[in-house]
Amino acid sequence: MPYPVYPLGLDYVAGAIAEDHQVKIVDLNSLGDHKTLGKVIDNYSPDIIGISLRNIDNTDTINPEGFMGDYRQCIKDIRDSSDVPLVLGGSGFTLFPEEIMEALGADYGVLGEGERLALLLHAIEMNEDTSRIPGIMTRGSKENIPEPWDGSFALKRFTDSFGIEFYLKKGGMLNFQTKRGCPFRCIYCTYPHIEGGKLRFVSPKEAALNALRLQEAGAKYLFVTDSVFNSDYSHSIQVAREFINAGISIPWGAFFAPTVPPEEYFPVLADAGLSHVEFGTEALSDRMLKSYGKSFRVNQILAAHNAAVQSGLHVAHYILLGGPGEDEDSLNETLSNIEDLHKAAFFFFAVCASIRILACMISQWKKVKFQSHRAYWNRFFTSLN
Ligand code: B12
Repeated sequence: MPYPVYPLGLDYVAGAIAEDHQVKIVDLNSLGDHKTLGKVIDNYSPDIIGISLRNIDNTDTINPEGFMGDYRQCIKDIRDSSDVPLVLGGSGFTLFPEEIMEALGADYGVLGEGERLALLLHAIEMNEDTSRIPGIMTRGSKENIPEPWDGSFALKRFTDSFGIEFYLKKGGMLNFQTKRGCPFRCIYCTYPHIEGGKLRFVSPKEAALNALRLQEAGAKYLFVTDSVFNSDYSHSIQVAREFINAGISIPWGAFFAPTVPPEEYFPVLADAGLSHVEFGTEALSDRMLKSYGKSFRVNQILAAHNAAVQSGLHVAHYILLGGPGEDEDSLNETLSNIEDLHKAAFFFFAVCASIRILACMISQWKKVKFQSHRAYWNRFFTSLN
């Protein structure tokens, strides 16, 4: 919700193994129901089955919903038809790997970037020990967070076997990446854990070519899935310039940090078709911004906001209320400063949804190992079932 997101991660995973293996993608969004999975599995007879777990819950404080029950049922439907090894991966999986491996009874897990599946498959074929491969888990093993993937991550679209029609009919938004990694250290955020902290770039020309392919395939809107599109001003403006050269004419949007952009930044992006900006603002109180580990302050937020609005862009701000140190004063400061952010939409999150992540992320920020909060994660994870 609110619309199905094209499972871009699977294109990368399939692309990374397709040279040496036959691959079939089954998209449960468009299949509609995992009860029919059995038929697909019978027809294809795979030697190994990978499952992408993107979302664990809906992160909705008012109507919280966890997806583990459905995933369990899905695995049961798969197991009814096949007993080949099951490999789990995806951003949701990477957040709770040990718990999910156990809950779903999977054989292997790939943490973070799925290109590593190629290494796992090779090791299985060669009867080699898989436990030494960074980022690969087996049942009962401990999470081993890998360094970011340093190989290539070229996008090979699997549209022939997969199909984008479902997404074109349901709103027409398609997606692509221009970089991986997040260099920021906001205390509540999972992105550096999932993608690593080091930025790795797709060349601006290739990024524009990917966008062009989606436009030619009928996309009505594009979302750049980078953790923070403007985390590198120079690369992201070059991407926009290549969009202009490539003739991208459909609108697109992305996540941004409200930092002060170079003067020409938003005008160039607007010329390249950028139509909406989602700022990860979180607070308009300098004290709370510091507490969240943000690299910017209220003045910068106002400058970034005004620059985007003046370029004719639609602007949204995410706001996180009630983080560590929040009190009536900081809350009032945020709410009163929000009045200065004209022509914007706001998404408010109360930390009762995010606080579960906070305890863990604060520790990660202080370079304490993620695992030390296993008990905490475990309690939260159990509450999702
Ligand atoms: C961009 C984004 C969005 C955009 C998506 C726009 C679009 N059209 O694509 C928008 C804003 C719409 C969005 C919405 C939501 N999102 Co979001 N989103 C992201 C973000 C930043 C990037 C996702 C992405 O596409 N990455 C690029 C692709 C290529 O990477 P990938 O899918 O992770 O795949 C790689 C690996 O995971 C792995 N892999 C993937 N599948 C498989 C399978 C196997 C077998 C293997 C081995 C490996 C593997 O290999 C791939 C290549 O390396 C992530 C955070 C992050 N940095 O990862 C959150 C994230 C995925 N979102 C999240 C959430 C919660 C949501 C929402 C529920 C939020 C809400 N309350 O509305 C909605 C759900 C939308 C939906 N219908 O699913 C959570 C999911 C975890 C959770 N708690 O459930 C994440 C992880 C952020 C977080 N809070 O931690 N999101």
